[in-house]
Amino acid sequence: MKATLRGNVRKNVFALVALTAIVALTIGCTKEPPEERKEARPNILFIMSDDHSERAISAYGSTLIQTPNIDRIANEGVMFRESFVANSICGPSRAIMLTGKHSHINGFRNNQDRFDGSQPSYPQILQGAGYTTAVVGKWHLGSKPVGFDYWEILRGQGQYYSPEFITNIASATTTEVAVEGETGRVIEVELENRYDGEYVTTKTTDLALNFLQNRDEEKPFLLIFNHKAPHRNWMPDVDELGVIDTSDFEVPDNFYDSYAGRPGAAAQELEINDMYLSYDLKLEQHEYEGDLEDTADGWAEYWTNGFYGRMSDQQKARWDAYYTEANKEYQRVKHDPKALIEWKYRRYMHEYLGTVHSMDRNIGRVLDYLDEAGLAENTIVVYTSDQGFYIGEHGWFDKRYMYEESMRTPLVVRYPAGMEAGRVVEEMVQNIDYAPTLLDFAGVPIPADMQGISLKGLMTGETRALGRDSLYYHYHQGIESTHNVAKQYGVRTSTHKLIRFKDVGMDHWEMYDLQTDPGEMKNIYDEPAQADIRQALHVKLNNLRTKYDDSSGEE
Ligand code: SGN
Ligand code: CA
Repeated sequence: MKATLRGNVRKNVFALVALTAIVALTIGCTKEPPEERKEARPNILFIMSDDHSERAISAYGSTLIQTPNIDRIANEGVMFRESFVANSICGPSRAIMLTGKHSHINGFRNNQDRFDGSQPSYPQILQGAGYTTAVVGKWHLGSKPVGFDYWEILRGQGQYYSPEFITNIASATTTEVAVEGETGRVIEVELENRYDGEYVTTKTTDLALNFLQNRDEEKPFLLIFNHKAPHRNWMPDVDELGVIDTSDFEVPDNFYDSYAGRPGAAAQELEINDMYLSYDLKLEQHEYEGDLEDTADGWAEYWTNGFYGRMSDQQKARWDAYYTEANKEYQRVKHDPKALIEWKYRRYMHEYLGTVHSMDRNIGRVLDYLDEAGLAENTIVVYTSDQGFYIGEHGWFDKRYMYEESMRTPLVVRYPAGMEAGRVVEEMVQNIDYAPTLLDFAGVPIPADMQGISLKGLMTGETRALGRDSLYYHYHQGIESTHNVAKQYGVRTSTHKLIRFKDVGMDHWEMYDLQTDPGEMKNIYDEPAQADIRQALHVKLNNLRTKYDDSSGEE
């Protein structure tokens, strides 16, 4: 529960929080490394989006959208073509990146968990080594950021319009919000900024630029710049409605998937047909009323007071002007199931790619600033996503599965002072590797218990291989949570994948040959001709479970 505090309590709490912020800043200054190392240390700008498929980035060959600014990072630096996550869901993926450890070790397995910020993380280690550390935008880890001099993060999932951020450093726009526990007692006071009439991607970028412009120039910085986009419910910036013309988009080859022979794939609720007509597909109640039953109760009210209701009158006018016209097509297709589902796909792509378009443009603003400020040369710029996403493959949206589109995640890195432009890495890498890599570049020792491997050598060209022939994956959240995707774990090599789906009422194996079947449409687990490969994959999986110390998921 939230309430606004008044009077003295407010002043005292304000003073306390301000003091805490100053203490935090001071702690960041304590352990300075020697002068010569300080000189060489790169700045780090870590840009992460939420749910961005590689198929929506032109550097990765997208035929759907141009992303010139993300492409710039790739072209001026290194592009990882085989980049994966270890658990394809938001909070867990972020916890993996911060700690360099799989979910069962860092303790954050599901979005409902609370991240234990007292454990070592790379920002905390960099802060201790003399970096100024900051995070702006999406956080979604339940607990507050630890190891950051400045943070300003979205509440929960965050909102596209009039977003609310909470922060550790008050400004003129800050109000205090009391958080009450179950008994109604105030257990915490949060500093909140609500940016009425603003668009989340632009605002998050403003916060990033503000941090860069006002930072302590004597110290190197780590800035984690996390976008909400292109997360559901995909609300484009009103300035960019219609910018992506999806009218001639064809559905992906495996859009009409029957999931035959793949019970793991069949048991889900993330088909484009499962989307809400209002919240996801932007039809107003009067446009769909009486046609279909698949928009849940309460969405009409949520439209008015929720996502649409958060826009300014001016924004609403621009929104209405676009959708009133565009939604007419729905009336033409609604009685033809095939035309209707393909309309839904094209509408989904308009929304999703619209949010990507704005994000790419805003990333350009920050890259331009690095140029203007003379920071580009000595700043490592990373672009990645918390995981991949389905944009119509198998007829889906969302993620969670170990199948390619959601296990993959984009990864491009630029560092002019430390690596050549235009390198493409084909070696498989994983998000457990990010923390050790960034520490390595900063010249800080990598804790021995981090499970990832530094990718620095692959980026500088000093090494060609990591000596790792397979990746481990474990999705813990389970069939009983949103979208009904079963718990699963498995192994991926450069040619094959073995997955065990083990959840309530389900225990079966799937195996894919990624060379002959990149769309993972044919489960070859039971084929006699595959016995040797199957056996070899089982051995690899067992070895990985031992190596990473994971015995969970059998129960
Ligand atoms: C919300 C979304 C889901 C999404 C999860 C997790 N529903 O619950 O579609 O899978 O977040 O996403 S919504 O109605 O709230 O949009 S994650 O990126 O945070 O893991
Ligand atoms: Ca996500």
